Amino acid sequence: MSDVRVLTGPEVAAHASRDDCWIIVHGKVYDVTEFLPEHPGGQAIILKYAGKDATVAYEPIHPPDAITTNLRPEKHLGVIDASTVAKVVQEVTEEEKRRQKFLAARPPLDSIINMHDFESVARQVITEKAWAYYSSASDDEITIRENRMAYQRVWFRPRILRDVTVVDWSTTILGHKSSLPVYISATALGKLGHPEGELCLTRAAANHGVIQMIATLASCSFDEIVDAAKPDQTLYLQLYVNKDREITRKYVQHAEKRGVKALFITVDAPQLGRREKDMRMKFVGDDGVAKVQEGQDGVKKDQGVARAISSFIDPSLSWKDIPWFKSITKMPIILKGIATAEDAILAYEAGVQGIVLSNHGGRQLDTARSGLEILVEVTAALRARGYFPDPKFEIFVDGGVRRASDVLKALALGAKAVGVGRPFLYAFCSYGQEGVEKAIQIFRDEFEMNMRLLGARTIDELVPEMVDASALSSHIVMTPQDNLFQQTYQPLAGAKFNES
Ligand code: PPY
Repeated sequence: MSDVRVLTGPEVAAHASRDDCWIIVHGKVYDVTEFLPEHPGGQAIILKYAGKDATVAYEPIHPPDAITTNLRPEKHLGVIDASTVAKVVQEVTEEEKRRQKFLAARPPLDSIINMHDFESVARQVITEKAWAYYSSASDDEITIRENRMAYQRVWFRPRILRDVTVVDWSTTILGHKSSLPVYISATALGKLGHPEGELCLTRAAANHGVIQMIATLASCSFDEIVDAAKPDQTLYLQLYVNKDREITRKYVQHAEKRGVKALFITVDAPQLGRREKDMRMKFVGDDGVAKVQEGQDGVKKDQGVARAISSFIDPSLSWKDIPWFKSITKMPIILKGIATAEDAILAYEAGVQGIVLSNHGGRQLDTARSGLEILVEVTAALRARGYFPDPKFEIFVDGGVRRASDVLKALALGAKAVGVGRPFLYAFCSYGQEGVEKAIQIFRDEFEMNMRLLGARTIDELVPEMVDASALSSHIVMTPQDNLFQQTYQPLAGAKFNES
């Protein structure tokens, strides 16, 4: 049995250079010298903590097992004697004081009545950096706004006198029971917004029979999330495909072994979109100056949280890889990020079990169309080839969903279920697990009312005749202003002048 080496603060502090760099994370000491050039987030951020405790910076971005997975065991030097380390006194900035004030004065959860409310609370109670990362979308943010508008170009054609005493909005998604025709879509870096991160989603989903899609870039580790789930709880996995396919193979097979029920491969992010709100939140060095660093991939490391950690994603991913995925897993495969009928047909012919019509929450190609609009084109094209409807090929939509009425429109037009990302994220940023439970409850209330008013007693009774989507692909029609959305939507702002 080997004794664990106990190191002192001064010993660690002696290794504080680019050529000899130790850091402390969660009470353990690591030699990261050789890892510096490989760090997806760039070297500067690690060097800022060279010889010191990096836990505060590490925690919100990385799952706890990130070090064990990426750093060879001989680089794990030992544990730190906490009494020998000067406490890191975090300067409480004006921004942090403001945030704490808002956090303490949050509206009571009872007063939250719709998804927009969570967003407006989250905007005040999370850090500026977290808000910038979560809320940002690409370029001019046309698509993120269009995602909302598209739902408002579809109008209902309700049926009456159908005895709607009992209405049931439960369904199955890829053969698994779901209490809502909604699943929790993957969103990354949950701990930026709440100390418990994605576990808030898992626990709430467990209590309400809702399915969660785990993000590859969740802040909680995959195993922590699965461990927090109930034994019979359905979890799916969102996958960013690594340039090192061995890493991806192990990850997927581990997920399958741990009981994950479906693999959603993200196919719309060979490179990450330029999210300008996020980019304006630069990584800043000790001197207060943003460090611009070019990674091996040519992506500048000052370009916001997301771009800084995206270099592992494989842009060479292609249709030719689909058979390989099928060879490494028996989980159903769903391609997340299909944006045209042409690719929907290719996906069907490639033998995958489903597609998500999505523009990645408006975060990838700006002015890409909304999932809802794509849905109409896709179902028509698949139907023309005899590929739709097919119970073995499910179509999902995500982006911009804030109301059960949005979901009902997508379902009427042929979607099996709808992915909801940011609203659940904002719910836990604002109120933790309870917030997510409340969001689910709000969806339930809205489903009940809207299904009654629409004259649909079950999900099967939602048919295309219940909606008028004739204006959907016209991008110039007038719709009433969506006031709640407009209030929480933060307009893009130009470059900032130096203060002082
Ligand atoms: C996104 O931000 O849209 C993501 O999908 C997650 C992410 C986060 C950081 C790097 C790459 C992708």
